[in-house]
Amino acid sequence: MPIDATQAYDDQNIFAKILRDEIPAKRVYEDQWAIAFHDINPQAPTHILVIPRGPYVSWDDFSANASGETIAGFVRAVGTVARDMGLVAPGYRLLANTGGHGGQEVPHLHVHLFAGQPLGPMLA
Ligand code: IU
Repeated sequence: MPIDATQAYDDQNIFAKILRDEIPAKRVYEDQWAIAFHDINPQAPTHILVIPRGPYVSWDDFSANASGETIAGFVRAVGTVARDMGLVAPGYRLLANTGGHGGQEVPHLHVHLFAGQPLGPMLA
């Protein structure tokens, strides 16, 4: 079920538990702003989720309430993951599903990074 992007942050969500190392994930990157790990149900040959360390429900919450430093740190982390994985030359796609119509399922902001093949039109 998609979430309500206006809800309060729930620190028992699955990505909060991954951040706290309470459940495992195949991490590929971490710094002071973000961690990145493989999606458990990949929709492309490379499918990574990048999440901020802070308690933000959605892109809306993050863009409205995070500090400029936090936003810059997170955006740089997303770019670094793609660069470190050698994805810049072949290319990649970023996606942040937000709320009901966006199809957001987990109430902690996550940016999907898809790569590994030509990805076709956006909403195919
Ligand atoms: P969405 O943007 O909220 O719809 O994406 C949630 C993603 O989180 C989705 O691609 C799931 O496969 C992925 N995921 C995960 O990687 N590990 C988990 O334990 C759970 C979901 I639950």
